Amino acid sequence: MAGSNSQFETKVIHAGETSDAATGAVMPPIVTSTTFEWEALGQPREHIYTRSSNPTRDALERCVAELESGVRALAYASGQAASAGILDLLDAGSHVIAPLDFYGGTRRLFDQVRRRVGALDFTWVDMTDPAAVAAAIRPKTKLVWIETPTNPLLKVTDIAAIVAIARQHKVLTCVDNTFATPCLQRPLELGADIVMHSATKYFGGHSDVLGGINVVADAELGRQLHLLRSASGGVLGPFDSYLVLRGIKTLALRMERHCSNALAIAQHLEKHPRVARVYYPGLPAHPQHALAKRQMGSFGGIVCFEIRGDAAAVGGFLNRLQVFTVAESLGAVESLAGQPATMSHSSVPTDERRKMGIAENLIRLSVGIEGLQDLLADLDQALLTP
Ligand code: P1T
Repeated sequence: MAGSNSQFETKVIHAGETSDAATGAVMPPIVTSTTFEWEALGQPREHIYTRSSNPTRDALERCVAELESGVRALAYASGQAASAGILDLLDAGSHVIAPLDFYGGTRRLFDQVRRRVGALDFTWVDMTDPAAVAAAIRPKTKLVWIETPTNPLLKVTDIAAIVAIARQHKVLTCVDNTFATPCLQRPLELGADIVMHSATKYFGGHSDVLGGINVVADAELGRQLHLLRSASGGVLGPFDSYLVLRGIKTLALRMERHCSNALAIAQHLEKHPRVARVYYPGLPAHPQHALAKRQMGSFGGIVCFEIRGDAAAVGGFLNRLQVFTVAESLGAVESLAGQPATMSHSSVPTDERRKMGIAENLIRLSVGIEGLQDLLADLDQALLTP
């Protein structure tokens, strides 16, 4: 068992006591059964129906709850389903403060779905400025949604400062912790109410499973989220729960390499003549570098940069890459590259995207765990460095 004082590297292996007590199997069985026999009428066992709970999903949830220092985790079919589950907590007419720059799919869910059918209202705020968050709070504000570092511009938000403001107004805070993972940052320890993850990224870690997870510090909030998830049904299946749990075993080891490779790449790009600007919280030039150093154990595996030139320069660079794969998503063992304007953030209308600060010449790298020299050489040849 991993005690609460264990090192994170130990916790990722042992958290949640996921081995099977009945057989001694070190990894939990994948329980595919959708339904569970009752002892007698009126006497269900621990599990009743897999939409409500399932032993394999429970094992994953116990593990992630412990990694995030929460009391309960709930796993969903995708990161988007997890985010939708949080919005389901809110009554019609509620107001949500969300970041100006964050994952385009979350923004689409908020702006194009929940504003319409859920009758929620949203204000986009630059969360690097806590005073701007305070100024945006209204009587109907019920939730502040934080994403830090943000996707794609890697802005860093002071979680404790925003939590302090939200608490004064009895407003919930949720942190999308996908980019940092609990390996680098644990928002519940800083007072946040909910941590949300796209488990598709670093948790799964191998680009082979889609999933989402919410973690809470309060049992009653966990009960409400569980009820809403059971009612709407967007749960993570047992096979996928197993894959995410398996991925987590190597999370600490992978993050170490993601972070060291990304820092070296950011430093290399910063000096590159074809690069106009680099975004990486680990660089002293990053506007929130001091905050990132304080709040995060390390700076993560995502590096963004603006290439000098127009759309043709972006296309030329991406098409020349050989080790990096041009694809959506992030957080897996292989290095990926993409253009947020036409990929991860294509669902955000062009003028809104520009307001977010996402230029057409912005390139996002999800730095994998390959050998650093191969990655640097690939970037150099694609940037046409002689
Ligand atoms: O793809 P899904 O598992 O539904 O997760 C959505 C999501 C939520 N939060 C963040 C910070 C994310 O980056 C994502 C998914 N992002 C991509 C697919 C992408 O290419 O940026």
